[in-house]
Amino acid sequence: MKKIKYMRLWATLLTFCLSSAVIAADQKNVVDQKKAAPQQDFVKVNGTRFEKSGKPYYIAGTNMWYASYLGATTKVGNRTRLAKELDNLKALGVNNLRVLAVSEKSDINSVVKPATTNGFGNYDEELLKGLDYLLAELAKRDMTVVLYLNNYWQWSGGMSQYMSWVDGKPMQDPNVTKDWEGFMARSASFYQSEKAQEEFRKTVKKIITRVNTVNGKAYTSDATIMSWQLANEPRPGNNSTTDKEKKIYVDWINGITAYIKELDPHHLVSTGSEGLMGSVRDEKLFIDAHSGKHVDYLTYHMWIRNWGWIDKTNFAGTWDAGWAKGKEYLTSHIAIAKIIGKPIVLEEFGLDRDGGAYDIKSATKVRDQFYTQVFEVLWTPMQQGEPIAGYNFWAWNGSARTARPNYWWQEGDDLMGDPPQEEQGMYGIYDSDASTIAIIKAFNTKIQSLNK
Ligand code: IFL
Repeated sequence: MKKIKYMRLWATLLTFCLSSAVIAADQKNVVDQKKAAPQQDFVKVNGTRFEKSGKPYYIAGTNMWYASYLGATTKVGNRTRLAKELDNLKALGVNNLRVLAVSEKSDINSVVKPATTNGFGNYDEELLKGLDYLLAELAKRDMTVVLYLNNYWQWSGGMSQYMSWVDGKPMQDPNVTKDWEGFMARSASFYQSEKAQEEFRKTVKKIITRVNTVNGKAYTSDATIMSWQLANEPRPGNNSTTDKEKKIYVDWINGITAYIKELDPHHLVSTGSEGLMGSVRDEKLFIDAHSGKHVDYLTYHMWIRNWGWIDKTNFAGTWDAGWAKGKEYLTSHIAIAKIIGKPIVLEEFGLDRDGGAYDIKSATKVRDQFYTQVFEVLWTPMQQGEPIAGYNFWAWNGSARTARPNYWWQEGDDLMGDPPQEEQGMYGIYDSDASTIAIIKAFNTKIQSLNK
């Protein structure tokens, strides 16, 4: 009897010592990571501007949601292409990419395949290594990245797919059902689902606390990452969003941004919001969503054709009125950022090729005019030190090409800036779009003159 008691005592003591050692090692790890962080290199907020290494840091960026996919060594990856695209972008003066960090597996047609997450807790390590590789390649080129951790829209699975995993109901493809209101309500139910939130936090932790398999850096101490972004275009709900749903949305932003800062106090955190058009046109809601202490800067997107302000089949007849709205949208958000006292980034905008064509050989006269005018509107306040801290155009198609006569993506096709929920070639800029590229390059040169 006595012997058994002693054995138990020893076992308890041993367990205690071992778990204390594990906790101590864990704490040491966190302390080491914090110590290891070369803090001066992180993009930081100073008032209404970004700074990096003690200098102003204006974003001259693009969207390349698929960049981490190209870093994978599996079939979907293409490291040679990735290097070429990054070199081309660097030569264009691009210093920042906005990239999708995780995707969720879904069977509907409009979703990218494969996915990084194949069900709760079931990650594709090879795709995650693609993200590691991308970060290492960006670091070599002194570029930074905004990584978004979810998607309100269907093309990467996103919030809607989370909900399908929670309740087992199949995901609906709004491209097929045409029920965008229903789809948006479903995506927004994600904020209220305890199970979805628990699983989302696990994924957030998995990514943020990752150690890069290519360069050995803890993500938390990697200054290549400019910002963790909650999602691509999170909205509070559909066009009938209630006050209660607005509050749930703001509470969600405050809760999840606090959680991210707990895991990683050095990196900036942003929402990925479109601005007023993604906030049921409610200015107070947009302000509330970006006023929390863990939201470091504001984001907004401008989609002049998606929102029906101009008609792609009648650019000439709808341009003046449409552009007036677009211009107002661009400037009014800078004024809101001033009220909140944080920087703002125009992190998406784009326009169709002439006549709404998808063909790579079709003209881009109106798009070029649009890019020129957007850049003109941004440049004046930028020079005057207003809170506009940069831009990311949507999106970089680079050397990708589609051979599909109907322009719809299928698994195995080249990945490009136009995601699988849209026709390939709709908004993305190809490496052969010389006139648009020249306009981007000229503006980036101006922006870089501020980063001194
Ligand atoms: O492809 C779309 C993407 O989902 C987004 N905003 C608009 C893009 C073009 O329609 O985030």
